[in-house]
Amino acid sequence: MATDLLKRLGLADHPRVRIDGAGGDGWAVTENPATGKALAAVKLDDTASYERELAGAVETFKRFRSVPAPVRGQIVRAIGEEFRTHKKDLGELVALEVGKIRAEGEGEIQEIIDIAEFAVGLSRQLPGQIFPSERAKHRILEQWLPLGPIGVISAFNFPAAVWAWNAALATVCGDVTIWKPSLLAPLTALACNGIAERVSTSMGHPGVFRLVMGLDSVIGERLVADRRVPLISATGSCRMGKRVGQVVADRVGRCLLELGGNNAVIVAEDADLKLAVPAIVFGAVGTAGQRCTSTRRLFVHEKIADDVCRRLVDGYKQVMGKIGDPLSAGTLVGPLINAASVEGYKRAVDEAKKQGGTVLIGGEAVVREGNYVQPTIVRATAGNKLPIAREETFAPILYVFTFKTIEEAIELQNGVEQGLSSAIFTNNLLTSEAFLAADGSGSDCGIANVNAGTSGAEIGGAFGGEKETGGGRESGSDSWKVYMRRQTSVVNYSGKLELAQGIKFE
Ligand code: UN1
Repeated sequence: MATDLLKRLGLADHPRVRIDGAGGDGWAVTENPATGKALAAVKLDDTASYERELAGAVETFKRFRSVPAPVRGQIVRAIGEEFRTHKKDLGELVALEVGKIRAEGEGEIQEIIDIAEFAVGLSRQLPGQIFPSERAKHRILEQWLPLGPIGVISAFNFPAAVWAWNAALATVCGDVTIWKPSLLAPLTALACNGIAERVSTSMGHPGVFRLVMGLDSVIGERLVADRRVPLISATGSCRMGKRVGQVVADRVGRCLLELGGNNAVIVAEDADLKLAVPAIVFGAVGTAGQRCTSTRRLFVHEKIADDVCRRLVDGYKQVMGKIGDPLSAGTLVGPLINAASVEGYKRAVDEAKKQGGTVLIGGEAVVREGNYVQPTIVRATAGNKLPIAREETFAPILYVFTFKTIEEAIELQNGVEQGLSSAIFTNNLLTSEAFLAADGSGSDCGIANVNAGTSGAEIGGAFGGEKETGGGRESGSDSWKVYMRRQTSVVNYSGKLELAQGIKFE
């Protein structure tokens, strides 16, 4: 079945792929997390092939920046169409390689189609501004120019969409994309980059979409330190992002960091639990808790805490019977990405118990082939203290706390190092406004939702977070600006030279 899929996607006889999974020097083996078995082996880059890609990217950029933006938009439009055609197969490949259920695998490809549409519209905008000059018959203009070859470092959990958020915008902005994907999902990268590059080449623009695959120590470090790459957009752990940030700062480059989250939902006393409970279950259990936006902490008003916990446990009981092969109909929870993640899950559950937490449901690895664990709810009992909840464990563990006042709930939710996504469930205007307060005293996260969960952001808004999440913004709104450079111009049409600030220099 996997071989047929790889054939349909042109990966079976790809020069960089061995479908017998035979590894060896310079090859990485990619596994199916549902079985732990090899899917294929993929050829890695070495320093010589890296050099060729980078030199090629610099040359391509010099040509590509002169292609008018609306024409660049047409390339992205055609790429989006191609992803539409292959949505089912690509969704299945994502499911096979990283263990997402089929619906979520296809959802990820839908994000590519959505950002392509957004980028096409943007290709006829990229708006600059005009400001009044203090001098007569002068004009101040601001325009946005292509930036250069950009580096995109992506994580296993969104092995396709996050590249596309960057690549679609970078392309309409006139940049060339150099993608370093996670070695846990190289087939998805080969397939997606291959589609984009094929379409672009068929429209007369080869080399706009480039891939460099390899170990962080060989390829990652080189890309991040490379002065030919003015922007590094990196998604992954806070540890990885801090390293990227330091190296890029050292060469005074530009970074877009989208790092870890430790996302919370607040359930106010008046919340509509028919909305809140399923949103929490999806946020905590979806993608087996491996989204940056997964719900990891829950703050419930003390008066309704027992009721909410009961309802959540009921919801989780239904989910427990639906853990299994991500590609089987009816599965809701697939495996974790690898055995190390299962160990991380076990460590966190053990730690939570030691710290006085009560496991309400779950708490065990699932004994079967593959990297499966039970979705787990831990309730903090000893005075709301549960230090393990400050850490982002990439697994379906939800920690539950209680609060008395909305101010206390906001303080608790803000009291961690990460600041990606947050949500409140309430029908009370004053409560939701406290959460979104215009003076910044509400949620300190990049995303703050009302009556909608922490995960599953649409591409139209800017995506990213504060504090150790890194401060970067991707996809919608004005995130495109990071892929361009700004130029301010004074144009004098007075026929006389007049200095600013009234200076006379005669
Ligand atoms: C991520 O986990 O890095 O908002 C991205 C969401 C998805 C993207 C998550 N649209 O959950």
